[in-house]
Amino acid sequence: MAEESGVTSAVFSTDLPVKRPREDELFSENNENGVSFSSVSGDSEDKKVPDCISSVIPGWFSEISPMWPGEAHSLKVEKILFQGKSEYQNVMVFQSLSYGKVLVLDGVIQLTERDECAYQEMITHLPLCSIPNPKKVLVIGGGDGGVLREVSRHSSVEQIDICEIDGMVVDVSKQYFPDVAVGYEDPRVTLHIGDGVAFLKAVTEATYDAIIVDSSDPIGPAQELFEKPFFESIAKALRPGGVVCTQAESIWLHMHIIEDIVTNCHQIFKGSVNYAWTTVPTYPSGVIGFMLCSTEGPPVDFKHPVNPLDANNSHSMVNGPLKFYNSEIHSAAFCLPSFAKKVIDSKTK
Ligand code: SPD
Repeated sequence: MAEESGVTSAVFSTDLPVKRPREDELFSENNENGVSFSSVSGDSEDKKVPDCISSVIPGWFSEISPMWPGEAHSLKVEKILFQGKSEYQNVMVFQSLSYGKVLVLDGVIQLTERDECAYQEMITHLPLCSIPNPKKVLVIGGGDGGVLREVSRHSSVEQIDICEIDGMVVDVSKQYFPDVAVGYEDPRVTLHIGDGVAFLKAVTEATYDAIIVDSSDPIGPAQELFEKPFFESIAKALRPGGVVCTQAESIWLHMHIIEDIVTNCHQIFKGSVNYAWTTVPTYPSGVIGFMLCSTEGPPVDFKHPVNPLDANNSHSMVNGPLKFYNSEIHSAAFCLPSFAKKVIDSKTK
């Protein structure tokens, strides 16, 4: 994958898809990445180092947003592969040094090749492994196709609808992230380009067994996906005992947003309401959470998965096994640090 785009790869002790360069390659004058080099005086070995190594800004992407004031995670850029402006947002893809290709919307990282598995597998399998035999699944957002790829692992699923607002995200993902967008190849998938809020309003009551909301942050096109009327539409579109899993931000940065989501969900969903989280190194604060709720009906105990994935993966569009999700991490994802548990419990009891 990395070799395709002319990026130096080297041995690194992980089976994750993107490999770090060894130090000798990073400092090689014959580096293939087009990065310029200069001598650093005072370096005892007079090593050549890239010009940008001592500065955080030139040659680096820094993720700056009012949603995480006072901090900005940075990744070293090897090459900008795509830059465009859709009707809704700025879209960028770059090749990073250490996380593979990166998809950025309005300056915010949506996925990297190296750690996307942690997010896509958890947001998908936490809900789908919590109910027996899910058949009809709706994905709102998720235009990169990674959630579709994960839903496609479930052999019980007969119908997968996806409503993504921005066709450019779909096209760019198919071009630059084929291992993620592979989910679109599943014949059970129907893609709707449009507004998820309007789509859900038009859905017949009790249609879906599971709805997954793979949104960006609540500034920009995804804002309404965090508001109460949207959750009410989700509840209507789910069958009794159906489940929803929505992207629900970081316990370190966004407790105020999480409090509002939990409060709304507690009022709307008469089954269970739970918050789970996972680690994603390239998301702000390194973690991200999920709101998991069920409608009134057959009870759902999200903490104890009842629907393990097929051992033989026969219905998967991806080659190879899960990289992150397993039954143990499923249950562990609902264990919260005390500060977050206190706030969330206070809104659900
Ligand atoms: N802060 C960024 C959160 C992005 C969540 N959605 C990512 C989409 C990946 N399918």
